[in-house]
Amino acid sequence: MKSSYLYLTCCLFFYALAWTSADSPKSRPDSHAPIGVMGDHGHKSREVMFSYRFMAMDMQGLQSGTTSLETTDVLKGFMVTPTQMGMQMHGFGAMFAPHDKLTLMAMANYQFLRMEMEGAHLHKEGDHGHPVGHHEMSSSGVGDAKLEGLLKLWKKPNLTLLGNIGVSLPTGSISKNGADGNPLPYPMQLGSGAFEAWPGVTLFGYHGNWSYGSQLRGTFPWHTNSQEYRHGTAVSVTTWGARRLNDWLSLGGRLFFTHWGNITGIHPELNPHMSPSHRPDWRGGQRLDLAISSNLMVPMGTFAGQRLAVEFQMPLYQNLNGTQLKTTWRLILGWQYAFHL
Ligand SMILES: [Cu+2]
Repeated sequence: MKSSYLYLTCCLFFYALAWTSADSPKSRPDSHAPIGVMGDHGHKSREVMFSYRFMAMDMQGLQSGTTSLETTDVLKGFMVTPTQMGMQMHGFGAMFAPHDKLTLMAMANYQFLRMEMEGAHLHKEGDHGHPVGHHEMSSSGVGDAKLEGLLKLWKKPNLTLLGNIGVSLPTGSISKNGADGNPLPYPMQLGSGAFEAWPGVTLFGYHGNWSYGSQLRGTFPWHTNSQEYRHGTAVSVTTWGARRLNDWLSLGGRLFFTHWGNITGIHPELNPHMSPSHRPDWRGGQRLDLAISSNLMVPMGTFAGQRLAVEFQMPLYQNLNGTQLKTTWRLILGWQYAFHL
């Protein structure tokens, strides 16, 4: 409840600040942030934008805190352990600006998740109620949808401050089962199972052929989900810089730091002694990522307004609560198309 009051207060604060000044960014390839940043830009009145994002992510190897662990050591305490996880996501977005100061955004996605696991053979004979040796699990489906209002809070010719007022809807399943009929572990579920507040502030500026920006965002689950657990609060901050090379191409880089909490509560059918991925208290962590990115924009002609973008992210530092898989890389490809109604 506390977090929803906080969220309402933030909303009112942003609305109060919203009515200050006018106008819009020039069209250049780096007038959008690196593609991994969501809710980085508003649109002019009656502008519409459609977007598609493909994201791939890989996690490999186990780590506790900042220390790498061997699979065999983790299996001394658990019957199975994940060794690798992959995710692919197709994201679809639409933006519409009813006013120069307000842009509305909706996002939906479809995910494919896959986890490889190693089982221990060290337990007593005959007790094979679970898979042993190497095996795999997968799940796929719609993830959590997001709605967002972007408010132009403050605007100077080369600097814009946006307020991000977002909410995440529990459209992703949290009752995915494996081939054996047992519930899949927490990271293999497709959503959080709860409504979440998703507020933020974004600063975006230009200086000659350079552009820069920064975004602070939080994710605050409102309630415990139907499987009796609740995702932890997450906070992230990112800062980017980009260089416009010409009318249609820019190169950029950014750093981003994310802190996310453990799960509270516990799924009644996930035995925490089974696998590290079944431990609700081993879900949180902190990570600092470096990303390199490029934006391409068609400035004129038949395809004017179309954009392609790519971003590659790799962690520089990660500190995980308990034993978890390490993130090794993430890749995002995006297409965006904006036009005037
Ligand atoms: Cu847009």
